[in-house]
Amino acid sequence: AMPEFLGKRYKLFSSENFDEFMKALGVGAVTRKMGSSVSPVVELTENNGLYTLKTTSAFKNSEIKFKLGEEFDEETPDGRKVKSVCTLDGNKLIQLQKGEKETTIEREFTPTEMKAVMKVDDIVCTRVYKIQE
Ligand code: DKA
Repeated sequence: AMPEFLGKRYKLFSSENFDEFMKALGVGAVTRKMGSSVSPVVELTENNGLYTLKTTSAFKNSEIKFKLGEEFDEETPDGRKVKSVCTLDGNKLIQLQKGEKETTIEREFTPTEMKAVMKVDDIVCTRVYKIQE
């Protein structure tokens, strides 16, 4: 059966340490300010084993497409070029990004919210998104 979180839209509700996270990735002050000011909507869909993760905001729309466990090239919203691989563990999408630094983004989907825990160096950023009706 299809996991029920696929095709649901989750909008940013709270955010901790995002500025520190972006700083550690070398994101400049202007982009950090833009990044901090928006509440993106995140949606994960799947078709024949090809997953699409869409992130939409007034700052930037981004979309990554991947198969689980297969490395792909990604350009991050702030313009870094990284190699990414995503795996799914139950309701948790785990993304490992390798570039100048290694970053992990774990997104846990529930019927009411999605919680993203993003790590780089010793920094942990937590962002909670609420389901959109
Ligand atoms: C999100 O999905 C944010 C994703 C993190 C992007 C890394 C840095 C972006 C700088 C604007 O809510």
